Amino acid sequence: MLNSSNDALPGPCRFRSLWFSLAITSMMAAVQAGDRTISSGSDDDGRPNIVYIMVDDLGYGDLGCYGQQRIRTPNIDQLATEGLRFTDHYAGHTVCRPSRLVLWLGQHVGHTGLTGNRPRSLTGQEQTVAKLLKRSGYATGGVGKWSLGNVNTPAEIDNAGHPNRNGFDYWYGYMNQGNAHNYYPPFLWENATQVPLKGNVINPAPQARGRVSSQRVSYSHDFMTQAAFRFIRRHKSHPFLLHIHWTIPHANNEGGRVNKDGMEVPDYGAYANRDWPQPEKGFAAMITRMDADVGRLMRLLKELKIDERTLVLFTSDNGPHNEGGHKHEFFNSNGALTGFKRSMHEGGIRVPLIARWPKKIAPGTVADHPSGFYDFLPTACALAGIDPPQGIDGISYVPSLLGQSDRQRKHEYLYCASQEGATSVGVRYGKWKLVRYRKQNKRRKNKNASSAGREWRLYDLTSDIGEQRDLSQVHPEVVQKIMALLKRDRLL
Ligand SMILES: [Ca+2]
Repeated sequence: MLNSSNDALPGPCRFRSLWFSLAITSMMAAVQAGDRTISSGSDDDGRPNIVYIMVDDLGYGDLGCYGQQRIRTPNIDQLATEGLRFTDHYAGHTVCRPSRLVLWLGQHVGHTGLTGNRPRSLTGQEQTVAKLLKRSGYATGGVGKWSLGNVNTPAEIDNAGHPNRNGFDYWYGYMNQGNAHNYYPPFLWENATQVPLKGNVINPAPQARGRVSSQRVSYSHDFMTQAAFRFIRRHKSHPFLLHIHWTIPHANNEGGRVNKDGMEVPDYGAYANRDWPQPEKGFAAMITRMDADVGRLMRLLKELKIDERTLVLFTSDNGPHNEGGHKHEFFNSNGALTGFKRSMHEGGIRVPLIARWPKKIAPGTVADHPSGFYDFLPTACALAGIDPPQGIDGISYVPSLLGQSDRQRKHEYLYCASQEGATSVGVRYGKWKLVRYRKQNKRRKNKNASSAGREWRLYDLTSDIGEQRDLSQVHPEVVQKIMALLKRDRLL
């Protein structure tokens, strides 16, 4: 059975804590008490809370602290001022669902097997990061777009892919990834309960596909934010893992087709009088609205006096989009990178990652350690003092967080592959980046295929972060070396 509106009881504990002093007795009392009474007594066991903010389709260049000039993100920039900014972090994939699967499982797409947005649900059997931390005594919650336990009708809510079956005591938001296009849906889900959003009415036109509202009153982002804050208040005295997977600034793609503007936001705020196309005002206003909520989140953590024992991470699920009337060039959303959503070039997969944890992470620091979404699971396990499962691809980036770069274990390479767009493989190997282009299909013209140039292209990111000069003919030995690694690991 799935949960109703209250969180489920955390599971049994399994600890291997070397560097945390645990108050096991008080923690067990809270575990047995369940959600309703957890907040009545402190059971801080020394382990940090983890708040993982992941936004949707935000580019490497969309934040002030990563070079954005026109969109204001003062609160996120403040996170970087007070914490650490990663320069070489890679999303799990270049589109939503496979990126999330990588995050949950700590495996790259060569092992999850999902390389596009095709249907896929969790089975309830996988060792998700939420399941692992729940088992160790963490309260586990999330808000936002789930994507991995599809629910088209309310009758389908009780399914093996539901977040409550995959480690989350609590989830509030969208189950269906397509429905998440609509920022004014008639309802969201709180665990297994359908929660109506007042005043929103779906446009019945066929081209709206049930994902555009004709009456727009209740903005889903605001409700998901409130749910996240309620979760924090409930668990302020207990170690918790909270995923805030906001859908901003993803486009309402159907809204873009029906209304010529898919960048849905209640108001344009500081950008109302700008001489910009409407979707661009909307894009900027969405990000700045979300940024203000990051500020509210930080004030809440301080109000509850838990900000010093809370690690806050901020990232994006893939590169910037070109949808809903928005053009990624308008704000230079990929910065100096080439490519955008659906590309294996850096612009499609390299994303911001900011980490703030007072007194643990040195303020205003930068890490160039190449890392990826699949590193989050072992990182969270290390923070919780538990062993990650065997066979994952991720490596904990805790040493980088703590400024111990000499202790940071490195990836031999970082791997991504995609069935979408013109490029099919992207490999980061030291300073090198190898990109595979699809072959031209002469019989059935593939509009996504490259009509010119080589299938495998090599770039030196230290001198060419924009991937403009293909060095595959200058350094064929590097191409051969990377391909040999892929063959060894059955990825080619
Ligand atoms: Ca996305």
